[in-house]
Amino acid sequence: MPVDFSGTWNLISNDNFEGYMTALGIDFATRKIAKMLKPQKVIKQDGDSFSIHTTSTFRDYKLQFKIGEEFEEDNKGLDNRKCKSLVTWDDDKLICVQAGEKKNRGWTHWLEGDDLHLELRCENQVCKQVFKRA
Ligand code: VLP
Repeated sequence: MPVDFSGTWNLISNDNFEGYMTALGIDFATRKIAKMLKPQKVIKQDGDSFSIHTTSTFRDYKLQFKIGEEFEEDNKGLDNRKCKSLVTWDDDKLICVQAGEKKNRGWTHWLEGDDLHLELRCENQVCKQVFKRA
């Protein structure tokens, strides 16, 4: 049985989100707003099918995927760049590679105790987010 990420999760820490957003080319004004946000994630996991809905008072982003099936990701409302994305398991971690214009782009989710962890990567920047169950 793999781990179950399902649930509603609230952001409690967000290290180097600024660096990550800058690497993605997010403009100054948007970065100022975005870094004040406390996004919530609603994750639904059904076998190898996932939906991850990241919501905030400013913008929402919804992602749906199946493990091992590459898909087109539009990043609408984020940096709006299209990627070919692929999510796989690495032990109990979910690893996403977002192949496209930006080098080294992707993210990793894992559970640690009662917390949901997320590492967001773009070029030479790493953002580390931690969420607690709502
Ligand atoms: C863009 C970069 C902030 C900042 C401007 C808008 C949506 C893993 C994965 C599933 C992500 C989140 C990416 C956040 C990038 C912000 C709007 C913030 C709320 O999550 O859970 O998509 O990639």
